[in-house]
Formats: sequence, C-alpha cells, structure tokens
Amino acid sequence: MSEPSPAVDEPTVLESFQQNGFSRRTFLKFCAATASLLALPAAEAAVLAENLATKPRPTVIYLSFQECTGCLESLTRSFSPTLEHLIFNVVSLAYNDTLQAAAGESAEAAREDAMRKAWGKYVLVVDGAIPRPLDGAYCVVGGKSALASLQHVAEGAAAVIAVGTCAAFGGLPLANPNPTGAVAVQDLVRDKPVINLSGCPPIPEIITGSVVYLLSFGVPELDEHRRPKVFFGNTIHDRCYRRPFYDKGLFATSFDDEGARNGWCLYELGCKGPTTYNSCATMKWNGGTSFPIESGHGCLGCSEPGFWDRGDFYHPLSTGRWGSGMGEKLAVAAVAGAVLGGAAAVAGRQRQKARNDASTQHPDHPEAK
Ligand code: FSX
Repeated sequence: MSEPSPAVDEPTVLESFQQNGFSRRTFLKFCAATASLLALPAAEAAVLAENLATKPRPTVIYLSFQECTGCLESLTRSFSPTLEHLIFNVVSLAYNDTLQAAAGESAEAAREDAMRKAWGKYVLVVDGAIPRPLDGAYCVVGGKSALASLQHVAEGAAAVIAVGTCAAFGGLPLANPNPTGAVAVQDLVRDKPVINLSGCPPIPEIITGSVVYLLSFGVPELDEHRRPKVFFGNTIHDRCYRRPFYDKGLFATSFDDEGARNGWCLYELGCKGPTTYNSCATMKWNGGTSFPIESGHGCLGCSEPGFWDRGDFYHPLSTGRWGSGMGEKLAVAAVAGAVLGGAAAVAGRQRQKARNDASTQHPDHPEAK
C-alpha cells in the first residue's frame, strides 16, 4: 500500500505534541506506552519513537454507517493512548460526524478537501455495516448512501480500518434475517488493505494502538480474518485467569451456585472464550479494570464472524448449540467444541471429587477458617 501520509504542511507527531503544550518527555512516555501495548521488542520501540518524531500526522477520515455508536463510545475510553492524544497529536482527523464540530455541507466540503490534498495516502476508518440493496437506500447520511460514501472515500485511501464487528463481519445488521442486506467493509473494498478490529465493541486500545502501528510501520501481521495478530492471536480461554479451574474440572453451573461464588470456570454457563480470539483477558476494559468474565458472565464471542447467529449464548460449546450451519469458521468452532466436549466429559468425572477438595480449601469455606 502507499504509506498513510499527511495533508500538506501537517506537523510531525512530536511537533504536534509540542504545539499542544506537551513536552518531549511526555511524547516519549506516549511512545513507550504504545510500544508496550503493541508488545514491540526494544529495537522496534525505538523505531516507533523515531518514526513518530519525524513523520507528519496522517489524514484520517472516519465514517459511521449501520451501528450503535458503541465502537466510538469505546474509543472515547481509551486510556493509553488516549483518544485526545490520538486525534489532537497523532492523526489529522478530517471527518467524523459524531466528534466534529462542523455539520452539514461545510463538513462534507471539508472532507472532500482533505481527500483531495491527501489522495491515495489517507487512512479511512469505518464503523458499521453497509446495506447493499436498492443502491444502499437503507442507510443514507447527508443525502448519500453508505454504499456510495464508502466507495467514494475508499477510492483514495491507502488503507481501510474496519472498526467493530459490524464493519469487520457485518455484525448485528447482518444477523438473520439481515433485513437490509448488510455486508462488511471487506465485501466491498477489495483493492487495498482492510484491517479488521472486531469486537462489539472493540477494545479501545486496540483501535488507537492499531492506528499508531499503521502510521509507524504500515499494515501489521494479520490473521485469517484480517485482524492484527498482536491483539487477536490468542483465544480468551488461552489467557483467562479462570483457566486453572477449567483444567481442574471446576465449573459454575448456574449464576448463583457455589462455583459462581468461588469464581470457577464459566464454560458450562455458555462461555465462548475457547473459540473467541481477542485480548479481553489481558488488556481488559476501562483502563484494565475488568472484563466480562471477571464480572461473572461468560464471553459471548463478539469478536468472531456471525456471533449473533451462531447459537445459544447460554449453552456450553460441547452441546453443539453454538456454531451450526454458519460456514467454514463455524465448522472449526464445532470441531473445537467437540474436542472441548471430550475434555469436559473427562473433567466432569473428576469434578465432584475436585469440588469437594477445593471447596473446603476456599477461604470463604467454614472448614478453611
Ligand atoms: Fe457494531 Fe459499532 Fe457493536 Fe455497536 O460502530 S460492533 S453494534 S458496539 O457500534 O458497529
């Protein structure tokens, strides 16, 4: 791809920090935090800082289509890098109809102007799915269909970032019966890199971190669903703090039983962590405060294609009530479910004994005091 690059006369990221009253030290702390987020080795962390100090800010155009604005809500809660640093210092945000002050024809004109100046080099960020039938008539913004807007703005983009499961895979708008004929960004943009940042919504630091990575190094290494491997390379289950309970066969079987109170594995309550690739278990949410499993609810699998239609959120993978009839990815999930089912069956035989042993060792158990 062409390198994402700036409108004419854009300052570098370092210059932008300084123009906004931040010291070089703050800039370097920002670089260090971002390098850590991206798990960069020391040598690449230095390159990141060097690139951000010397490269001008790229122009970013952000379009929203069929979505609930949860993705943008999520982005506003990015702790490191913060949204403020992203839009005031790291990129030149030329258009976002929710964040920008301008409205109406002047906003549209500013977008056209930014596209002209950075043609072939700007980054297009999209959230939401795009309805295709009737020339896209089911989603119209500023008198133009989402379909026409996407095709128009994508034409001059160096790369497209699809933020959220709706933009990445169709998400809720595409869910059965898909009344508007919604499709994902990658179904319409085929001639340039598309990076999918799935999740309903996505983890905010994955959005900001991916934008910074794209600016500094280009397109990151992607998985089979075009998601950055650094964030989507492991399942929730791989990194879940409740995993030791799964391995011991200790499961909550209702939301108010002894297992739930003891913080045991939520697999039997339908947790989709074993087939869901994302960083919730390590990065968590709200500045690393918590994530759904830590709050006592299983993973819904929201960062996987077709998750709304894949089955029952509250039945375990091993029952086969998740993933039937949804194509290739779901076949993989079904196999995974079968394997896990076998593991769960073995675990089940050990469960009662382990429960008896472990519950008496729990600090809240009367016999442990
Ligand atoms: Fe979809 Fe995002 Fe879920 Fe909502 O923009 S991924 S419905 S959180 O808002 O698109």
